[in-house]
Amino acid sequence: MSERVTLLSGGVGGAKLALGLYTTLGPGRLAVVANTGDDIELFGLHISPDCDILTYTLAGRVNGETGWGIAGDTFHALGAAAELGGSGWFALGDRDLGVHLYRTERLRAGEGLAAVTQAIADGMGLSCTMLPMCEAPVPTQIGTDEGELHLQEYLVRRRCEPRVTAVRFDGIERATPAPGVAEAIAESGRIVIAPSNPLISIGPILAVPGFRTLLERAEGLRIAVSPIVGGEALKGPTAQMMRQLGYEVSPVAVAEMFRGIVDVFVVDERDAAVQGAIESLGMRCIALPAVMDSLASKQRLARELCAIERKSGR
Ligand code: FO1
Repeated sequence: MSERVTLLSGGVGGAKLALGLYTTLGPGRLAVVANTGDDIELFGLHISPDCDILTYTLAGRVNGETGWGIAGDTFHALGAAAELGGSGWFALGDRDLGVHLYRTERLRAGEGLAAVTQAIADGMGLSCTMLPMCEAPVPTQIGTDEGELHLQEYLVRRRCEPRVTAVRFDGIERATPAPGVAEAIAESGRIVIAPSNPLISIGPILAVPGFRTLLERAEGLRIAVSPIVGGEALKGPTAQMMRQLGYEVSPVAVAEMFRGIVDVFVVDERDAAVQGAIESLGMRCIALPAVMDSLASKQRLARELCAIERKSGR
């Protein structure tokens, strides 16, 4: 397999496919473009959860039980802050905090988020390109029946309890794709959209002005993997959010969001019945075993995605 692959991804769900691709493709062939709408500033530190989840996962350092944070981390610093009345709702481990200190110091010194994100991936021994979608802060704001909340407040502090009425990427109109993103997409034989939440993980990436155009102009085969399997989400609050925002919880609704920028939409074998509906949207639809519950199944899906044949130039 000689071609390069770019993966557009959110956190925990997308990291599974990132690991499958990384361990299948070998060194230097994978570029990951991570959502940064989840980024948040806490204790004056720039926290970039999806970049970190992807980096820790590929480096074999992620907490396997939660899918985020560092395996075996301790929480002394957060505990000390909480004893003083500081906020402790976002579980920042001691080693994880070290990464946020390092990132924040370099950002304050004037470096860009892309360079610092790559430096962290390199420092953890990765041989892949790790990019944020953009460098400008674009915090995802969730409109709810209790008012607007930062995505992490909605997800972690409020455990997805408020009813979602809207999703907004604050400041997105001023953002541009991060340095390196256009090159990664243009140089890739395949561009894969991970089975991440289409509203809050892939949505922000596609909302960066100019990003859709990069995909429209890409010469590589553009593949998306459905995050919805058997009428339910593979992970997290995707199904609940889609329902509350008036979407049908179906791979077809996700495929509709990717119309014009995807050549092949991959559904799980058990959703083969929706193939016709998805093909009527102007994309090919392939059914594969798409649930990744072991390293072997992640690598199998990665191999299958890399083996999808091009048709009529794509
Ligand atoms: N998710 C939680 O559910 N609770 C937490 O306390 C939490 C802390 C946390 C710290 C660092 C980090 O990189 C991620 C963390 N996450 C936590 C995960 C994160 O909020 C989301 O899963 C992602 O933003 C979605 O991709």
